[in-house]
Amino acid sequence: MHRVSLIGAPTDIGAGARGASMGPEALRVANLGPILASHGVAVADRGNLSGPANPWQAAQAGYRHLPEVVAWNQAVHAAVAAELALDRLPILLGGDHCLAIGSISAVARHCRTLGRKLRVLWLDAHADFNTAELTPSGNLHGMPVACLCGHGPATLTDLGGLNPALPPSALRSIGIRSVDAGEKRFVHAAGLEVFDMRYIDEMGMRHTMTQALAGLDAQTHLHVSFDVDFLDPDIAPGVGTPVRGGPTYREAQLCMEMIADTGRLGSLDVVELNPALDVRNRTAELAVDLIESLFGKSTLMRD
Ligand SMILES: [Mn+2]
Repeated sequence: MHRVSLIGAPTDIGAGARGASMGPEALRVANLGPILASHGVAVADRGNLSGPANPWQAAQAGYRHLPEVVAWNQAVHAAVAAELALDRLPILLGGDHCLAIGSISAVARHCRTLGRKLRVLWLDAHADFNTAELTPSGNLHGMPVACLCGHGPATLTDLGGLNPALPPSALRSIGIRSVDAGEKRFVHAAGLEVFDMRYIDEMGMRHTMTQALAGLDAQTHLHVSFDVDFLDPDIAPGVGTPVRGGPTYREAQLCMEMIADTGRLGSLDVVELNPALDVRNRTAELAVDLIESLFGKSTLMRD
């Protein structure tokens, strides 16, 4: 049985639009905890972390709000590490996607300590592989994958005690459909394995997930970093940076169910939900529905 800890990180400090700071509460309003509990998951809601307010300033030296982003990620890192040390499965409720630097660096450190392998699935419309040199905005929610792979400010790349926190070979990016030109070259140069929407269109979600999950074994910790803008904005409007042409409801369900089938899920981020842009909390409810599938609820006639 899963023992899950919910960790709220109510901030939009790395984003280009305000509102992801309300994500944790919207997921609670959509009954995330009780619904997981109804599937036999032992859920503890640890409440919300605290951190600096969003000063909403322009980028300085290529980064927006870097000191505040570091402070939030240190808090996330410590909270996720504490839950992993208790042998619990942390679910980070974002918050924007810059927080994955803190959570995944904690997961990577935990895996190093225990000698376990790590696989990270990055479900997102965006590659999030920008750097200060490549991004015009300086928004750090577009840089977490680069930071985790060692490209970024030392205060973020060194957060988990080892730089890089993980090699690109540990990552699989899925659902990508918006990449800047410079970022694209950098993704290729780094050797990141990307299953973009063209790949999913041509090969199907089943083949995509079979590839992305290939090679997992009993010693592998599987981390899922679920950016809600992974989903098609027709079904998930409540995000700050929507990109049309994402996975449908059924494709997203299959993705989550195939992850659940591995039995290897060890930690999860749910980020970029923006209730200020949502419609009657439907995106939060959809996210909860998909998280249920991630924890083994089948939508079909199966056990
Ligand atoms: Mn993202």
